[in-house]
Amino acid sequence: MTTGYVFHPEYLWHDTGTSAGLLPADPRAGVQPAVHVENPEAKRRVHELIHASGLLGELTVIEPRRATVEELQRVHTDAYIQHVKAQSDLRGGGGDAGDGFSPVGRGSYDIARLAAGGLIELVTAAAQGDITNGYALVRPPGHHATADQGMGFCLFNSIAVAARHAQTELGLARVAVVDWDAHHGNGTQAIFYDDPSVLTISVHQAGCFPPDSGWTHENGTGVGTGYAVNVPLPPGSGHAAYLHAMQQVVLPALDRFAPDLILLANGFDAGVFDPLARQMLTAASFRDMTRLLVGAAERLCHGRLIAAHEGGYSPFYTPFCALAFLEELAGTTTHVTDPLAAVVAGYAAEPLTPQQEAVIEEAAQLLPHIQTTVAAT
Ligand code: 9RB
Ligand code: ZN
Repeated sequence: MTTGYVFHPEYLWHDTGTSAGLLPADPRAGVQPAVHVENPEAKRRVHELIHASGLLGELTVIEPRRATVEELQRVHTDAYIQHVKAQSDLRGGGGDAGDGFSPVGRGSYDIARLAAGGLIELVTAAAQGDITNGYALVRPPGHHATADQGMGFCLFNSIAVAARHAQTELGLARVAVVDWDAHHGNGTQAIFYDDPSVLTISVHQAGCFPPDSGWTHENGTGVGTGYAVNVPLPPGSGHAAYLHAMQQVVLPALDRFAPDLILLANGFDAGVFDPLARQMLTAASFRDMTRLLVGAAERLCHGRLIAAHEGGYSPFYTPFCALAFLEELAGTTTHVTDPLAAVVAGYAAEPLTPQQEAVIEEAAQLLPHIQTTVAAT
């Protein structure tokens, strides 16, 4: 059993410019420019901890390549792909992919293609049996991007591109996408909304971003009805709520669907120190959730679980969450343990609340819609 790892320095060169937290920098409105919240630092520190801990030496390093236009076209419109390219070609940088919150720096078109291509390479290696599972530590993120619009820092939906590649080129008919980023995986959900061959399951902070998105009643349309699942947990949810959501919704949904491949939109912004959400997960939470998902992948699809990095904005805590995730994915441990474990124990040891239990129960009621409808190849 081997775990693949994709990283490239160019991922850190995606230039998001300035902002002030969630606000676009605007001195006229009194908003002083600062480094953009989606900047290279947290991800650089994740990579460096993977290296410094010794874990890198136990992984199968896989070199990314740029996704081709044809590969992007399986998910995105021609007009949108050309829009991102044109924004990326602007001489001074400062482009945007659509919503005003998705910066396109100079050259970011090529970097976003390298992110999507990194996922494609991991999925290909898993399908060929070169690796069992894998993690792509990429920027820019992708899960908010729809077929024709960038959104919430996302340019191309790398997970969606990898899912379509797996289906059309690798004979993996049924793909499940689990998304535990604190924000709703709206882009991935929208792309596959009418498609029963791709099950999307998002566990996120209710009503956080995009606003008014990711409610339990969003379940897919037409023949895809039942194949979008949402667990919008209230702000303040932590270990107990997320583990209950995994046990009651995510794992049973996967068991019913019987995927040939599980993709994970692997955001760490539900971590307790994250500035862009108000959830309370710890490194131990990510470890436990990963153990459950690895178990499901082993049971259902030869261990094929491929993760794409999404959000995660605490430069000091995201690396420990990511290390716990990756240790568990690789079935090993390093000498590095969460140095904040004692501190977060005092933040996040809250029991399951009735409100959390109610929304998980509501989401679980929709599971009987999910069947193994698409023939496996
Ligand atoms: C909007 C605003 C946001 C808020 C959160 C994210 C997080 C993305 C992520 C991105 C953009 C403000 C829509 C402020 O980590 N995804 O995984 N923008 N929020 N004002 N308005 C109108
Ligand atoms: Zn997020």
